[in-house]
Amino acid sequence: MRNRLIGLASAVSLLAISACSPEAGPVAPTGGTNPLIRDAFTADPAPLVVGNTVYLYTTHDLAEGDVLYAMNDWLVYSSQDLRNWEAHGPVMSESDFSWAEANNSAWAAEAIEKDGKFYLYAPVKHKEPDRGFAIGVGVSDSPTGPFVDARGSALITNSMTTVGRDYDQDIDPTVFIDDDGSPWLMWGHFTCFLVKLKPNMTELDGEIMTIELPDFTEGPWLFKRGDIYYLAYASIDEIEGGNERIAYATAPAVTGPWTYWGLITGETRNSYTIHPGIIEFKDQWYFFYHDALLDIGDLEGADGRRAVAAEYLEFNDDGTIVPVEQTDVGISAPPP
Ligand code: FUB
Repeated sequence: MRNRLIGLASAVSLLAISACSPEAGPVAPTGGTNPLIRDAFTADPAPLVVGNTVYLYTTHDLAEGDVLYAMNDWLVYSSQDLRNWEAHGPVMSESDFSWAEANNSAWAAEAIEKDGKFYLYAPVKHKEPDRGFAIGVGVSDSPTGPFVDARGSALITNSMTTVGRDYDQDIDPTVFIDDDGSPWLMWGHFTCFLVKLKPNMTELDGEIMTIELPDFTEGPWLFKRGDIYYLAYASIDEIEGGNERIAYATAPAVTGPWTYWGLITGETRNSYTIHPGIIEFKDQWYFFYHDALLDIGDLEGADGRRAVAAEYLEFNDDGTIVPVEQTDVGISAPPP
């Protein structure tokens, strides 16, 4: 996020927010057309496959008027066909982290299952003295929560990442378990960080590394297909600027070396940000993202009122990704 956007977000975060809180239960069926989720303004999709169900974790935009962000909790939806979704309501709130400032900081999170438990890695603003975004871990026995603070303290704090930007660089965690069972956490904002986690998922197991990637901005998403490790991320062209697009790189191991391949998709509609979430489900790959085309009641889509969407994701024989076109049809039509 650009500095001026962060400034705006902080300045408005004390506003009382009331709009668009979703009820638990089935949401209006979309048949897979975009936006996929329409009962609330949602962003930063983090899909998780558990058996024959996809749990879709999202951030939750409550901004009104010209407010940029008002995000206080994380939502989850579930579906067995990606066309009919059930809302389970908020799974965790920023105020569940006692060390957090709890002030418009429930930004992009990701969940994973390990040994029958579910872990939610979530960025929130830390209280003094270690001010700045930090990353906490929630734990639950169920993918639909509720998640509770697994540590009672932040896993990653601003003072642990001294390279790059101050204050807002420890955001957008992606968590990945490698074939040997090792969990890895990646995150960052203009600097991409990587660290191994201990098997308990709540402690670091080594030094924090940095990964060099062209135009890395935020929103990393790690996954593996066959022998290839993939890293999708939001990028802004260093020379031309503009809005975020989704780029990707591949590697023979999670630690790299990473080879940059270009864009998966370009700027999204009506939103400065875009954020990837990629899964394979029932032998088909999917690309989740957000745009800002949804209107709910009197509120129109905007940078602070985004909406989660999805498209099919296809790979070439050499493992490179076929560029994704952002559509209204989404996954309602059969895959190409
Ligand atoms: O939703 C708040 C922030 O905007 C996320 O953390 C970024 O990825 C961007 O989508």
